[in-house]
Amino acid sequence: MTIDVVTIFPTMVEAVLQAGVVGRAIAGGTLDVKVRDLRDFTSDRHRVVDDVPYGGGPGMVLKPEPIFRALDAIEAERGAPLTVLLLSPQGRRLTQAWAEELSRAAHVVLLCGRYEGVDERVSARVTEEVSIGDYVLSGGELPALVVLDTVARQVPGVVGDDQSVAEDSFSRGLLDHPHYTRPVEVEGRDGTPLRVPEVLLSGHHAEIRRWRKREAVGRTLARRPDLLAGAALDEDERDILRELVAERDRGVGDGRD
Ligand code: 4GX
Repeated sequence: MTIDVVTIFPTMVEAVLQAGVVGRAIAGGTLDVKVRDLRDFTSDRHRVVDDVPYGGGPGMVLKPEPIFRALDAIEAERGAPLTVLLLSPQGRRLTQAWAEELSRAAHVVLLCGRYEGVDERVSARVTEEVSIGDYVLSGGELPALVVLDTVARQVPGVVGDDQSVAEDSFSRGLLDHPHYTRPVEVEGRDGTPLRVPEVLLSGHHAEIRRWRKREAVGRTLARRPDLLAGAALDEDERDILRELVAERDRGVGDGRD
């Protein structure tokens, strides 16, 4: 797949794209990502990308023509159709399911707004507006990087192990189970010994699998019960959920506060 990021802060976006699994996928040619400076698509001496809002009010608005020219250039290079995503708090909320769908698109464009936003007439060229959550950021660059990262991980070959992507807890609609590594015991504040749960040291793989499922379902029930409605649970997990819900309704504590 190809991904084009249109921004007035190309160095900020490029810096982030050097790191980690996504950086390696770009360097190795698995992903074709280009960061485009919106100012390169202006036609005035001062490379102006913004202007005052019609009707008055505070702040500035991104002008439409540089964005249109950028999209024309990307379409000429990549071919149609483009999936053009505008990062915006007014957008449809990003989810794992939507990211998986987007990862099957041939050519994705991420349009990063700044200031008060983008001239509304740009919407004629936008496939969909995307929000990463209900909080206000200073621009679309961080949201674009969030979308890019989660979409890119779904592209075959980007994450080393396709299995781990498919089994990713969120892909199944459950929170993850806890993880531990060496040493088997560390000292907490005040010297209390903090130990790795015994079952993980036992070597009983079936028991470990069951424990992890119980932890994942338990945490999801405690922290994000809203996820359970859409979760793809196997038979064990459904049994565990029924037990935990029954315990909860009987008022049995589970130590999760
Ligand atoms: N999830 N922002 C975009 C400027 C802007 C405003 C309106 C287009 C339309 C955000 C978020 C977010 C701040 C990015 C305002 N661009 N984007 N920017 N939350 O808060 O996606």
